[in-house]
Amino acid sequence: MDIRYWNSEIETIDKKDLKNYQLENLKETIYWALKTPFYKERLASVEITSPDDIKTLSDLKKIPYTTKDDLRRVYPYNHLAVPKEDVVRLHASSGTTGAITVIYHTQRDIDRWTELAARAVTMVGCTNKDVFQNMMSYGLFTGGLGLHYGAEKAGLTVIPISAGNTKRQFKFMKDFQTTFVHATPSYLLHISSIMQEEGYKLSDFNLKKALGGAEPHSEDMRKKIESLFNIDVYNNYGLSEMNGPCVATECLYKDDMHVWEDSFYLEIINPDTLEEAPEGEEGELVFTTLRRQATPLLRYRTRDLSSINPAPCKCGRTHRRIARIKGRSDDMLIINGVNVFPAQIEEIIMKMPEVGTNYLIVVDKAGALDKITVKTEVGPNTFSDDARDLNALRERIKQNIKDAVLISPAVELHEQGKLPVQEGKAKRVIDNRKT
Ligand code: DLL
Repeated sequence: MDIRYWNSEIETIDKKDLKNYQLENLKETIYWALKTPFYKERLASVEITSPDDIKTLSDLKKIPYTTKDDLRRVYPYNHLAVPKEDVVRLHASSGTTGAITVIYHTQRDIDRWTELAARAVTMVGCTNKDVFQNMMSYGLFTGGLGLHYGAEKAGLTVIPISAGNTKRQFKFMKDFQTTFVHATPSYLLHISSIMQEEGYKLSDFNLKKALGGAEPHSEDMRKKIESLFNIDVYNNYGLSEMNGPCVATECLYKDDMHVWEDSFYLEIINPDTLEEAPEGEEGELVFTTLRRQATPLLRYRTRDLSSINPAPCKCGRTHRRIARIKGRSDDMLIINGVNVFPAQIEEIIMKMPEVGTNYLIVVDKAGALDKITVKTEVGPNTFSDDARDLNALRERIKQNIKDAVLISPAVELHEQGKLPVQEGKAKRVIDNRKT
């Protein structure tokens, strides 16, 4: 018999019960937050000194936003709500681009995160019959461990292979007849292009589906991966400040991602005015943890841009959905005054069948002006020696980008496999103006 993990009481909770549940848990969150030096002071500034000062969910709106900079300032312990001996794990940002930020977890926090990941893998149709190859890095990054325990809880056979070592990934996929993988979309595209080189055919594998996340990717990129492997790919969103993966995941209908609203209170704001955006409009996601002890976070500004889809979902889950992440408000490029998100460029080039699986955007200064170069790989069949064909393709890419985003980039074509590849999150933009 197939065993599925399914928490129907909470996943199909009605709106009114959800609101009551959220209020109860928000009060508990305030209780834990008041134990931290950081929030004790901040909440006092808006006259919240006890959980009883929260009477309705809208009282949350009195509380100032929490930002990444706040988390840098409270490092290492000013936001810790429990005695150190109650902490069982921490995850931290790598600190390569700034000060380190850290999120602590008690055993209860880990159990609750595990529950969300178990719901997510079940939501995409996995059961105890699935063999799960977790290709996300294990370590301080949350992608590996975050899915690991949830998949075990849902009864899957977990292969904790981590990221990288593509040859070994293929061997395991074949020998253990892996049915389900978790990886960054860019890594899946990368391995698809070297599968043949390694002498494998799709029929060697038993792959059925993948969970892709940790980086922005377009609908066309999803479709490309699905057709290259002949599988279903589901989008999974999260951030280490809200545990990690499985804050929001697509169900079998692949029509936006359900946010687990029992665990995260969701708001969308206009990042310029900081006012709440009307439901359905695009804005920045803001989350409040509702079920976390060690590191409660109130109104955390993610910088991620999306919109809420409040329509009921055919799957029956009542938790509202958010659209695919468009990008981050801080990764918007301004090219000679025109605003462009890297994701918009990706969407255009991934629609073109001649274009391969990897790309890179480079921005430089040319005198007073900004110069943008889009480097893309081209599929093996397209990369011929005929310079006229390549010139025509270059021009078409340039024109398609110009039509859609009103900037005119230089376009460089590269042979498949020649652009740099990361094992984890892809680096899509090099902005030399900043260096
Ligand atoms: O990337 C957690 C994660 C791991 C999510 C595995 C999904 C799968 P961070 O390293 O803190 O955590 O990076 C979080 O990555 O704010 C988004 O900008 C981006 N991101 C994550 N998932 C998606 C997604 C993990 N599905 C940051 N689509 C977030 C677009 C995503 N962007």
